[in-house]
Amino acid sequence: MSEQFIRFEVADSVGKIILHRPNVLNSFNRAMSKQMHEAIAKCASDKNIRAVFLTGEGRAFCAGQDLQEAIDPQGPDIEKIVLEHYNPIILGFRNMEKPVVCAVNGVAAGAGANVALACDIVIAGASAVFSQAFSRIGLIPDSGGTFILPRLVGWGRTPALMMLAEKVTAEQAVQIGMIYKAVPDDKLQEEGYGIAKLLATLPTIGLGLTKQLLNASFNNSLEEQLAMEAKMQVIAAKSNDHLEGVRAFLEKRKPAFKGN
Ligand code: T3D
Repeated sequence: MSEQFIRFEVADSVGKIILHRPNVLNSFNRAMSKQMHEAIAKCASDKNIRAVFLTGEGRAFCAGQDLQEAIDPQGPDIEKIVLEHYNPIILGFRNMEKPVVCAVNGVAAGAGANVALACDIVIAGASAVFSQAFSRIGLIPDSGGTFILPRLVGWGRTPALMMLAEKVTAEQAVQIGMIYKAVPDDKLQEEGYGIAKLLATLPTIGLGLTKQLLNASFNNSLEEQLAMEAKMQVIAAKSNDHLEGVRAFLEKRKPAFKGN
């Protein structure tokens, strides 16, 4: 059996994905990205999975592309790497109609930073740092960075972060709106998994529709977005979880959402 660079398990209706090449700071080689695609596909298609939790093994979250592989003449060419390794990961997370929580447990550099930022809720350990490291090695930011980062932190900050490739601490990342929350390192896994576990008990259809609306939001006019909200609200209103939410409210009890 080939080596497993992604550890994947399902518990509490959460699909847990752990990047697992700690000796090279969980940088992605081809095998690891393929295993990541498989884990994402499983999370998207399995109805028993209602939220996803992503983190890294060891002292780093992910140092981006495995640079040994990138310069190996026998290895995949750079276009293949971008198109076949990273783009499906970013699209997989953004298009998945379930919430994805990322717990950044150390440095997140290059594509590693942008994979994290493609998740819905990103929290980081206090010692984590984010770096758009691409410019340091003469590359351009990929993995959706030029799309997602300006939407998170605005036009004023993005060029500096990308061109200077400075390290942004977890606390700074919160201050500039890049991530949701910074927590003590020793609480990161518990907090991150706790958020994913909580999301897995909420109305999954409604959360998926909310995500679709947010994906579309920056590209739509107000009129288009209002029309899309109306359409999506009809779908949400037909879900069993909506009925359960209203019944629970009227009966003054806690709702038991089933994700359908
Ligand atoms: O083809 C393409 O490249 C297209 C795709 C591009 C997407 C990208 O992601 S481009 C950006 C690639 N990533 C980087 O440029 C980051 C490279 N890494 C670093 O700058 C530093 O390692 C960190 C700032 C992330 C962490 O520094 P530090 O001092 O904490 O750790 P270290 O000593 O540099 O790394 C520890 C080990 O991991 C070390 O190996 P060793 O000496 O113990 O045998 C180092 O070589 C290895 N490592 C770290 N990052 C990578 C890596 N090995 C392969 N690829 C890496 N990206």
